[in-house]
Amino acid sequence: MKLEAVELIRLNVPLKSAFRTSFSSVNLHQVVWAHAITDVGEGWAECGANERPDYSSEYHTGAMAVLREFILPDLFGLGADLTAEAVAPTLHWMKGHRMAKHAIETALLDAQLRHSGTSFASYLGSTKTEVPSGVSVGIMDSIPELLGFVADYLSQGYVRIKLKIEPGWDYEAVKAVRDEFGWDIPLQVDANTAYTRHDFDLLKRLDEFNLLLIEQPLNEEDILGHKKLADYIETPVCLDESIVSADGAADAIELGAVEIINIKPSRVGGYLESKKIHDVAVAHSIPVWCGGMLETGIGRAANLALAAMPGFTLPGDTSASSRYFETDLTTPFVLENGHIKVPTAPGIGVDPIPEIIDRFAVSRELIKR
Ligand code: SMG
Ligand code: MG
Repeated sequence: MKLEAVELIRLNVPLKSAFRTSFSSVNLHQVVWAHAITDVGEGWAECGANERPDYSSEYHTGAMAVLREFILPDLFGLGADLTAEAVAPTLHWMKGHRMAKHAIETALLDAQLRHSGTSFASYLGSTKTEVPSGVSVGIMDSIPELLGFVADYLSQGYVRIKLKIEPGWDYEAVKAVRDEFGWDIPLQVDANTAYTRHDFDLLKRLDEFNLLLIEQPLNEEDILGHKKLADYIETPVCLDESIVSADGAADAIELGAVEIINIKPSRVGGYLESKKIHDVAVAHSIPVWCGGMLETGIGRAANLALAAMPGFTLPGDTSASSRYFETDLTTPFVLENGHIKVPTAPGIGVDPIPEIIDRFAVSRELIKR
């Protein structure tokens, strides 16, 4: 296939309610999409970066700059030899910028698979037709407010609750949820790097709540710290921010620093690398689950296909569109008995709705070969 142009679209999509993590509070979700225009058709993808470099070092304006200045010229240069599989080897020279690489690789994979009539799920070797859905619950101003949100999500049918935590919003929040909803609900926590090696005793107190896992308690570079913590606490240690490649995942597993992996395609540079991480994890009997970056339907569709692979044995943050959005930008994904159907149409399996894009788009830039 030959890449003719790429459109970078910025959208501002309001959230139903603020989503607060240990590093930010977001009301208006700022999104960047890559729309690839090729000689065999078009493809769509959502960039996983945030507006600011707060979750990782990447951010929207930076991702758009690296696409414009380095990534797209290289891919235009491949001419008719371009395939989605050629993106990572072509960009191998370029350090980092995995979220920018993920966006273009995914848009090209979408175009390629739409052309061949293959769904993301069958391309990835996914085996499930629907996936169990978990929900990520932000940090709140009060315990009663938290319990209200959790009650609502449980009544909608979500099969697993993840609580965002930070120092000062951890033990009491988890205890309140256990006291109110009991020991049967699958429950886990995510710190987004908010703790240090001085907090091990505090984190050990969470052992009493029989959590599925604790996600990314320490700094993303502190692999040894996670190993020490995994030895110190009973709760399984899950890594998110720390795992950016299959090689890194293999190392963390061998070191005993990770017991469960959150796979987010954007964080690791795309679905092809995600599949490799899945395979490494399965080979070592490490469970994986699919994370999220508050994706609109464009990003959510592809994540659902990934979450349907056999090694994804824990519910992901693959919630329904209505978790975050009053109006999604594709046909919305809905929760049925705690599950979401995996798209079966070619490519990512959903299309952006032009009138809704017009409503939320704040800029569109067309970069031609
Ligand atoms: O897509 O439901 C979602 C978001 C899930 O908690 C979620 N993501 O570290 O796992 C994570 C966070 C990152 C959010 S960045 C604003
Ligand atoms: Mg996380």
